[in-house]
Amino acid sequence: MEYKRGSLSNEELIHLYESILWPRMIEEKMLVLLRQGKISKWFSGIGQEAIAVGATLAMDPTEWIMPLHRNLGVFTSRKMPLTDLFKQWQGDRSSYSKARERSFHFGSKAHHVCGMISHLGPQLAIADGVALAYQQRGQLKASMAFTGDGGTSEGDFHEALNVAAVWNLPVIFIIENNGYGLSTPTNEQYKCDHLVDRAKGYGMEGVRIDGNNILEVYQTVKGVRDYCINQQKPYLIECETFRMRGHEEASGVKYVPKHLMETWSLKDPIKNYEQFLIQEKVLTEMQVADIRNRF
Ligand SMILES: Cc1ncc(C[n+]2csc(CCOP(=O)(O)OP(=O)(O)O)c2C)c(N)n1
Repeated sequence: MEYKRGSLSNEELIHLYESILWPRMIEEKMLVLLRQGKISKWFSGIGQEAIAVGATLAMDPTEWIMPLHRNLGVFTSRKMPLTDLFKQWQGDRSSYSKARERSFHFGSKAHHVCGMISHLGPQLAIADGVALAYQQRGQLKASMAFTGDGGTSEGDFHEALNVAAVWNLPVIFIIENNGYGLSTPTNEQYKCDHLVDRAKGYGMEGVRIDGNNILEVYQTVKGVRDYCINQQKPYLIECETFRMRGHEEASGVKYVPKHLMETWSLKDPIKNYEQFLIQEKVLTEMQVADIRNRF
């Protein structure tokens, strides 16, 4: 994996490291709680954190984000308090969902994170509406919505991208292409070479990037955000990644060929970034251990 730091300072590089480590450490805790029966369901984003974290940090904190079920990194990068998050997943009555559900169908107005719609695709058109509001109020802002590769096969994907293109709305659409939509592999999901090829059909710009490289995600989204605001246009970003765990923790990964798991585990977004920071002498191994212990 090739990391290009560009003009990023050591402080910025370390901030990105701490931000990507945080959701991983929370998830490791969640997997223990799941085995103890203290939580009942979990959608893992392990191995995909660079996308949610890099993209969120590239936006202004007051810009609305529409995340999905694997985007814990959006919630942590917006600094939502841990106690509130854990109350939510444990179904506490005082939680965001008031114990009606214990998953990711919740948001926070204060953090400009919109609760996900379970049907996945409808989340995308909300970003259009937010962008339209920014535009009509003369605010120099963009909105951002996430979808999986499976979500791109829903009709809502077409409607949201087409409207955004025709109405010239400043929306960033992020596809997290993680190889599977539940047990359906991407070769049974779409026929085009790459999902980003669809951008051309809508008359918008698009780019395909390494979704496991946090610097590539962060720098790309920063540039795309400037483009969307300055040009008042949408943009499609396809992030290549892989789902390293089951669709949800109870369902397993029996249908995923072992070699794919092995190849992608070498591309782990945290291990690779950590090695880069040590090689670049931004952090020592001791400092890395200190940060992990502090968390
Ligand atoms: C309309 C609808 N169909 C099915 C589901 C159940 N479901 C939730 S997530 C998911 C897989 C989505 O795949 P993808 O968009 O690739 O995202 P990933 O889970 O891989 O992150 C499915 C089938 C749903 N929530 N809504």
